[in-house]
Amino acid sequence: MDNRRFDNMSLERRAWNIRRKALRMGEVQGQGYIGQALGIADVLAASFFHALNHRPDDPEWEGRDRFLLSIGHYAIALYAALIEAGILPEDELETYGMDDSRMPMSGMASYTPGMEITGGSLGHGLGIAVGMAMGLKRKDNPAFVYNLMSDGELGEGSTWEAAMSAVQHGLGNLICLVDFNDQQADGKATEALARVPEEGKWAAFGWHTQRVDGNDMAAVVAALDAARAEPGDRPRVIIFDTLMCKGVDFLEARESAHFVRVDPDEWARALETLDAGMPE
Ligand SMILES: Cc1ncc(C[n+]2csc(CCOP(=O)(O)OP(=O)(O)O)c2C)c(N)n1
Ligand SMILES: [Mg+2]
Repeated sequence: MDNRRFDNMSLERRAWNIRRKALRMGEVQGQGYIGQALGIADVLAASFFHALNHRPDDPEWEGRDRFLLSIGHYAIALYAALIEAGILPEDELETYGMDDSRMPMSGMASYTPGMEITGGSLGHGLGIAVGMAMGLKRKDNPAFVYNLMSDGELGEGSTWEAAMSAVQHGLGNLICLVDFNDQQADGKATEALARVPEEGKWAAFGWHTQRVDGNDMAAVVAALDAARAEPGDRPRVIIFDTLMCKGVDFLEARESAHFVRVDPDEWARALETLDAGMPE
């Protein structure tokens, strides 16, 4: 796939690099939300290497598109993307989750360049994104705000309050990315609350809505492009159906869980399995 602002490395390879870095961090710490990181890697690669207008050497550039990690527990995934994009140095990967590291296990804005908000109290990211998008609009700053959130957060009332105010304020500069891995803390997201089709719900709230396979790079890129190109002032959402642990078959096959079990002797095997599938 096209990789506009960086070099000729394919987005598939970028996604693979993000997966590998996340797995390595998991190995360093002996734990981590690795299922989520492997699942969302394609969306992160397409965001940081295709969609986002940003400057890796100046992460606070006023004109940057903001990328908000509403789901603080996905920090391992975002760190891998920030390292891959050159916003964080590669050698810091080895400090993941350690005392004094800039990469704590849950995302903290004050610790990490490129971590725009302290996420993790679920259901708040979209409200923060609405405020940022309003501020940018008032300042005539053409940047977009991307908010990465989870299917678990679709069960939070605050998400839908924010969704309504985004429409009310005509925030065409807001793009919400939902990782629909059908997993939350206690089981499947689709079994936790009565769910009408999510895309119909967002559309009824007045959002420009798409739903695509979040592990199909061409589909991810097309959806990100369409969200940005959409004229008018409707906020935009893309629901990405993703597979937890994508790219490591024996973990993909494991019973799906919020915190996937990886035994101490399995990290090396997971890396070997991933390596066997390295794309061009
Ligand atoms: C407001 C709030 N309630 C509960 C939690 C505890 N919690 C942390 S992660 C998580 C799972 C939520 O589902 P999702 O974000 O879809 O998680 P996934 O299993 O896909 O990582 C929960 C309930 C929290 N962080 N914030
Ligand atoms: Mg989930």
